[in-house]
Amino acid sequence: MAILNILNYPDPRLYTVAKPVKEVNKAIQRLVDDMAETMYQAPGIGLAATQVDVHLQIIVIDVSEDKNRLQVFINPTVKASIGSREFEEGCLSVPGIYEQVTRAEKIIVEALDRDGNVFVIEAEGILSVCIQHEIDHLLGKVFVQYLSPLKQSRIKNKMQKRVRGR
Ligand code: GNR
Ligand code: NI
Repeated sequence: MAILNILNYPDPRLYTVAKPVKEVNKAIQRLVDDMAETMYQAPGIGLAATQVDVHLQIIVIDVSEDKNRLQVFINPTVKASIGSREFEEGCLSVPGIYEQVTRAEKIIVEALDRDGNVFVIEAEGILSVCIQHEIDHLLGKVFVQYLSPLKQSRIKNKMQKRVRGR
């Protein structure tokens, strides 16, 4: 397994729209395992392939307390969204920034698992938020894009200053 490099906002590669996975083969399973290892060591509760510069529809999530319940979503589609709520979000691609984002409260998602089998789940709470955050990454969207233009430019400034080391 390997730890992959996570892209930092505002890297333009984060705006790439991911393509569906055609076949869940050994190479995809290896990528899933590397993504999981990268997420756990970050540490984060989710990771989208977009964040490691692979533009395929693959998400790994673990919202369990003991970090022993990996959930894999390949080619996820949201079948239904119910209600709305605010939640404070962060992102491994935007380190140190936490902001409130409005999301659907409950979602029904269909996807393929690590073995390529179709499953459907109903998610609420942090899992629902995380799936929506990760699907946005696959669509080329970062959570800061929901914030005001002023906040976005302040965050961009902060990130660029950090890269320059001051
Ligand atoms: O680790 C993460 N925590 C988090 C907290 C609130 C809402 C969303 C997230 S996802 C984030 C990991 C990440 O950046 N995934 O893309
Ligand atoms: Ni993120």
